[in-house]
Amino acid sequence: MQKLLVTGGAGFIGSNFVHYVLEHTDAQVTVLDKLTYAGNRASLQGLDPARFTLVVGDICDAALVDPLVAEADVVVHYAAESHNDNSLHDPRPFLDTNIIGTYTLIEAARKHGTRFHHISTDEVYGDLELDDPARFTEATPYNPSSPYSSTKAGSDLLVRAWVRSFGLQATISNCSNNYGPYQHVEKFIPRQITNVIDGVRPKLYGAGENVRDWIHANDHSSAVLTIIEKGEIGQTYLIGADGEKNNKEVVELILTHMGLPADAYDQVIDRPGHDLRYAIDSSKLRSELGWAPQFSNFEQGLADTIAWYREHEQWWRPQKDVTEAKYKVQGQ
Ligand code: NAD
Ligand code: TDX
Repeated sequence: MQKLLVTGGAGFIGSNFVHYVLEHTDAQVTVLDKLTYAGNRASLQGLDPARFTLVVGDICDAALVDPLVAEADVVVHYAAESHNDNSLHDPRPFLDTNIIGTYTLIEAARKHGTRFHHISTDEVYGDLELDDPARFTEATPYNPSSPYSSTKAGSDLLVRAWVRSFGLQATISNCSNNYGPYQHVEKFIPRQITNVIDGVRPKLYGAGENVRDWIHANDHSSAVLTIIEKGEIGQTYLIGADGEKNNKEVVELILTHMGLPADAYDQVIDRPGHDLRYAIDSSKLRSELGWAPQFSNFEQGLADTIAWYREHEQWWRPQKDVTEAKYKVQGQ
């Protein structure tokens, strides 16, 4: 593997992957990122200019995408509109980036015969009951709930169709909820950590019974690299680290780690259509490709993440007020 084109590499998980790849391989990395409100140049600061280039642009721009894909050995496609709450208020950018953007990239990849890895989410499978022993597998039928997850599902199906109809050299991964450094303050864990830093009470949607299956972003990156190196073309791999926790437990952990009473949070208006529970069975990735997560202790990973947000206020502060202003309008 020599030249990687990483779309969305200035976002949360994409930037983690870029750091991970530069540390663990000798690859050259080009990031293509539009630097939307979710993209941040500061997440890519200090990288070796001999091995790293940032191209600012839109994945829907075929004239820009085509030569970048032609030059790459592998495209790793992270770019997306990624926040469920935003998708409920303004779905259009999700259709443009997640559907048309993916279409634009796979058209270029098929034209140039470029290996393609598509990053997706467990949310394409819909949700599970709280007391259901089942977890999602690669065979679970698609049943997305939100504008965000339905556009991600649509993008997965485009990639599958391009593999079958045109022989696109692609793999797909569907990962559970990520946490770690460089996550935008609109998302659950960073929002609550930065609220506490600001002396504001954490905001729990509804009763907080909804379960998410947490994985550290570094483990997501190691899994993606494993799939790029060893995955079978046409296959889908689920990525998860057995990290199921309900939102109330997570808020309580944040509060106690930050020296406050566990119940010092507010319950706010629930998310419409709020998925109840996600849970990933990642046996295929573990048994067929030999991957295993390294961050098995969620409480330790969360404590490290809290420390990171305390130490990197200059990274998140510019987004905090505008993000909270949006939530305020929504009563959240
Ligand atoms: P993010 O919102 O933090 O980052 C998205 C990045 O894509 C930003 O840098 C943004 O500027 C860029 N981008 C958006 N539209 C673009 C466009 N039209 N052209 C070029 N760049 C554009 O998202 P994230 O949380 O890092 O998620 C990355 C990927 O991982 C997404 O595909 C998401 O669906 C998937 N995923 C996320 C999670 C999670 O827990 N966050 C879990 C599973 C899968
Ligand atoms: O303030 C909040 N309070 C709250 O209770 C916020 C922002 C969220 N929540 C709840 C909603 C969810 O049950 O916390 C849970 C996690 O919320 P998000 O961080 O918005 O993540 P989620 O909707 O689960 O989706 C995430 O994981 C799957 C990513 O944003 C997606 O991009 C990914 O596909």
